[in-house]
Amino acid sequence: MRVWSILGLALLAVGCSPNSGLEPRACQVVQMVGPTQPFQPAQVTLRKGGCIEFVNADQGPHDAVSAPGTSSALQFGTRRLAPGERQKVVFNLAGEIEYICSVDGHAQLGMRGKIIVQP
Ligand SMILES: [Cu+2]
Repeated sequence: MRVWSILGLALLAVGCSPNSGLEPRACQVVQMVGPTQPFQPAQVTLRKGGCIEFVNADQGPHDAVSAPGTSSALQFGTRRLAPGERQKVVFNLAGEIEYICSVDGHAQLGMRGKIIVQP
């Protein structure tokens, strides 16, 4: 009985780890540099479980959200970041994700990017 409860706790811990809120170790940085420019770099490749830190290096607010049509399992989105703000996002599923900035027409002006998450 005791063994089972310990095992259960262990499984629970493993199951929760991807979204446990622990600070990811190393993130690739993607910068928001302006409403008419792609995210920098415009394409990033990472391993499943890897993360990206979005950094707003511009003068106005930006966010990064999966583009319309992204399958629900791969959808993500940052909050709207003020100049100088940053936010980390962990990607736990393999796939290709096109994403945009959802602020006032920025996507139409070219503020887009792509993330490739490898298995
Ligand atoms: Cu923007």
